Amino acid sequence: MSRVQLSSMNVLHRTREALSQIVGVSLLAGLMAVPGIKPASAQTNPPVGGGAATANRPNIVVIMADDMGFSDIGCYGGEIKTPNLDKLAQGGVRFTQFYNTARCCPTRASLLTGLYPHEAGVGHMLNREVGDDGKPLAGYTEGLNDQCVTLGEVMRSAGYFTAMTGKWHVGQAAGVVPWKRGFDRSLNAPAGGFYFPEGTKASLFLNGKNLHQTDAPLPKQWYSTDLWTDYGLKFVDEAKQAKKPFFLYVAENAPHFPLQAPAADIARWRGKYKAGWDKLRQARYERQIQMGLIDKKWPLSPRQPGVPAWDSLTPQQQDRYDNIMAIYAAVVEHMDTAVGRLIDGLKQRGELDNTLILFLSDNGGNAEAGVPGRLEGASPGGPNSTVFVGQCWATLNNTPLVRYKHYTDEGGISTPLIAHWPKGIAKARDGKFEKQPGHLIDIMATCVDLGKAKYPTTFNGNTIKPMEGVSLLPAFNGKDIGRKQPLFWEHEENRAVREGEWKLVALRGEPWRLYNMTNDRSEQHDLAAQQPERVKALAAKWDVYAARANVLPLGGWRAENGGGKKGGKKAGAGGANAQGAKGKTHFDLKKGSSLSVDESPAIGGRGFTITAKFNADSPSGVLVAQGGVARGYALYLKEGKLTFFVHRQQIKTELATPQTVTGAHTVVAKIAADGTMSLALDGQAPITVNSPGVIKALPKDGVSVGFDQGDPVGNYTGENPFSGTIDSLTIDIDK
Ligand SMILES: [Ca+2]
Ligand SMILES: [Ca+2]
Repeated sequence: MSRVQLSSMNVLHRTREALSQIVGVSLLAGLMAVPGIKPASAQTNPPVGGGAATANRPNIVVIMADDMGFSDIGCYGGEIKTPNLDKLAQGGVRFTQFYNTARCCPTRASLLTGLYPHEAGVGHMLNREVGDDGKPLAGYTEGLNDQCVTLGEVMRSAGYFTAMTGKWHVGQAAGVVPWKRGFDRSLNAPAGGFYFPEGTKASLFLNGKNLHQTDAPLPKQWYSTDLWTDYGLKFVDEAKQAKKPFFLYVAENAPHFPLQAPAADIARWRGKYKAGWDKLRQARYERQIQMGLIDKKWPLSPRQPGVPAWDSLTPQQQDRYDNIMAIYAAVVEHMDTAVGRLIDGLKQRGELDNTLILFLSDNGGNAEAGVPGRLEGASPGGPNSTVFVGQCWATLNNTPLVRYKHYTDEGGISTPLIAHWPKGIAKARDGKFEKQPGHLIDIMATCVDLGKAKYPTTFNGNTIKPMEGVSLLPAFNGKDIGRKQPLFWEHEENRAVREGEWKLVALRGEPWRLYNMTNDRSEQHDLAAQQPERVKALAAKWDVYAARANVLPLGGWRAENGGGKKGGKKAGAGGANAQGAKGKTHFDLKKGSSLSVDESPAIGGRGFTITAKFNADSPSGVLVAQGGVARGYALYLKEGKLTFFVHRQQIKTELATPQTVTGAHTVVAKIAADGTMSLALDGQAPITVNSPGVIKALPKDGVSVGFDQGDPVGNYTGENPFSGTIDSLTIDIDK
């Protein structure tokens, strides 16, 4: 069996059937290996402390959206109608500087454990990575490790009834499942990726039993967002029968791609986004200032590189983009409606006043699928259609902040946090903003505080790492939370540290930038050159964190199999001995082709020539790519320029046409054995650049045509799909 890569694109679009099979098989194997396994509720709770429920301990409900940006909901400046969340904000407190960890799996790991994600074993996605010595890297494993406890485990030990619904995504394929990690009740999807039962990835587990799409007791038709609320309330009823306070975690998969919603929801939004991202960003920004969420001295970040001006688009392009964002808005609005039903359900049961509800998102708006986004399927937004909001709208999603999911700039890690608890938050705080920075790690500390739980030092015989956060309870009422340590981030070598009003942040392979968050939340004025001592001091703290928290080796494991870093002598993708397609020097490919490493051109140490005939209808998109973040090449359009990019570990060379390239062309891109790169359009004389040689070893991602599979090679995010036609594409390796 080849490696199960849970990195977003691979799962959702290349291996979706394979994944659901693997998840099912491995789970079944796990169940069969433990005869007579019972639902979690029938297991005994390890005695960790706490005790019987008492009347003064509140219930806690954590609701987390998936891939929703900082400013999408109304009470954070969005134009999407979210009356229920807005009402929650009016009766509670909104945090202006709450942080997640920039990606689905690490955020869930951090939220559930109160640790930084690498400490819980989930520093990236759910792959078991190994170091140079072939030994597993503690920070990069296939699921939550045994040196952490989950909110479910801690709150159950304190006498709470624990339940979760929604997207789990912290290691189900490896046997890390809600019913074994502290949840008395669960209705969960292993990793999301669907909204309707018709979805090929639709897979649900009720208290550990795989229900497939519509097995009883599920209804015959459902929409995932509604199921999470319906089952959440069922579990609340069970908690009441058990006369226990409850901890409920609702892990929405909305609005993660593939964006899907009932047609009537989409129809309500169609046409409303023809105002375009430029005007809508400005409108969100002005509302944010007016409501007091942001400071007017923070500039609105400029349109991000690669994003075209709305007015430069044709009416057809504008209509397509409107369709995409209408679907996204429908998904968010439907989630708000479902949250409203949950709140009403708590009220009807007499539980709302003494329930702390927290609402947040797991990462910033998502630019995967690049500038065009994606709008595919017979009925976009329906079951089994593929819709990605894309980079342009992600910039709107994160107004006024920069960058996106994956990045540790503010647009990647900032989320709304609404805290609502009538009995515990003073009435005078209703509708107020709380400006102290908070982080996912604080939610464990808050739950321990409110639940009078004991955070354990050992659990099931394992030593447990100390929790990293501080209780947010004082902040709910406007008091200092007394944080002693800076906040830290690392994801895909993007990194950051925040201490007080200062933030140091860097992109992969780039130097630190320094920002003052009081004056410049939108990160427009880098002060690193002016304050080298502060940079040095904060960077040193980050280094200590990285060394103690399983972050290191920094991205080394993401390098290439040629150096043996993938550890693998495994067959297929990622194998240290992978050589590419043996003896084959000519490759005839078409748009959509995606070859495994073993099927790909063996370019290690050799020159090669790409010839492509294409018709471009958009200023960006990948014609062909082979490789990932450390090594490889890509031929793509960027801001209309045709670009040939070659990456040899730290050395990157880019050769781009001076002119904008649109319409039908033939291109020959070539790298010679001496490193000379050339690019010739339509048989004209080539432009050339000298570079330091060919790519020395086979890159870790195979060739893909019309997009970049796996990690991106070039200067773009995500798969960066090419939206025009590619009539032919050949690769010839030098003899
Ligand atoms: Ca996410
Ligand atoms: Ca790639």
